[in-house]
Amino acid sequence: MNVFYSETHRRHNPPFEVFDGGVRVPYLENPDRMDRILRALLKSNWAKILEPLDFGLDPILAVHDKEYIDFLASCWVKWLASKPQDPAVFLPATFALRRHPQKPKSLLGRGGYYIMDLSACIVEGTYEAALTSANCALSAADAVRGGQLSAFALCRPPGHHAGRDYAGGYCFINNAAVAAHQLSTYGRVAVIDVDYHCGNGTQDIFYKRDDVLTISIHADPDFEYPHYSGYAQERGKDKGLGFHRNFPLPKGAGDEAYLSVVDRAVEIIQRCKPDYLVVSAGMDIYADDPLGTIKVSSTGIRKVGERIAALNLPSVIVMEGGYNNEALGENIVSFLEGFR
Ligand code: SP5
Ligand code: ZN
Repeated sequence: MNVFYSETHRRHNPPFEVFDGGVRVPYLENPDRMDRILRALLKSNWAKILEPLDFGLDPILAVHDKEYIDFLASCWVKWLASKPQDPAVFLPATFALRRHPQKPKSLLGRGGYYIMDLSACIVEGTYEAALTSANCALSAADAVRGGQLSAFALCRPPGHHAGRDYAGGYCFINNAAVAAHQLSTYGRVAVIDVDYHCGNGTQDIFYKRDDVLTISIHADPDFEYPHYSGYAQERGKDKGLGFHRNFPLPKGAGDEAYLSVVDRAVEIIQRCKPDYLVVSAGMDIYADDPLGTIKVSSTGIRKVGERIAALNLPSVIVMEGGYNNEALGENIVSFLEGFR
């Protein structure tokens, strides 16, 4: 299986994020995650690690707002020029409620407009890392388009919380959405998101479209991040009505509960008869994940991969979350095994 990966992700390594209650903690979405995954992939005898190609900005601007991307590109230099007291990370402290039309021109004003939480920290290399991460997804889409049955985009930073014009939850550019849109120019696409958190960015980007079916299985947003998306009644809008589904799960859901929802999602995808599948693969569903509260075992994760792979569709698997670094490599390798 072709795996697209670049060392550029290391340029994005914020020293901390801020949790509820204002607690500064070491950034959970860290470069070590990729080292663990690479090590496990290299131990397998089937992963072929390749550098991504550069697809330029057009496929990214097909799903993201130009001014938002300009903000990501220029944020760091402007931040340093503003001579902040502590320049370590760009992180605003005031956030927009999007019921107001005003978009301020100042850096912090824009920051609060375009960023939804205190985990989307921007540092010097964030934009370059995010672009390269999207290129990994585009390269995997290209491989699948070229006839490979599956390809793995080893993306960092992840993408599924990023919307058309916002960053959040460690995500800046929505890698899976960029790949799904690219594939949608050739046929019908389904996206299945098995990250522990709702794929709110992907949901928003395709919410009014009937050519990309999106399904997310995740912890109930009533108690879990991202809180404001991911409820079962959200099913798409306008011609997209019926082309989005959410499956919120309670705390503690285990293999059996999780797999039965996967089976339902797989049926919905089958009925839609897509030409391509994009999988947002977050391993934070794992029982011992530090952010997760649902309890899928390593064996469960293998079965989730097998059941999705049984759709037998040309598939782009995109790395999302997963923060138990010890188990991350083996978990993603087990997940991918079904797609070989
Ligand atoms: C890609 C991805 O998985 N992003 C997840 C971002 C989640 N941010 C959550 C921040 C809230 C943290 N609450 C911490 C509770 C720890 N017990
Ligand atoms: Zn997650």
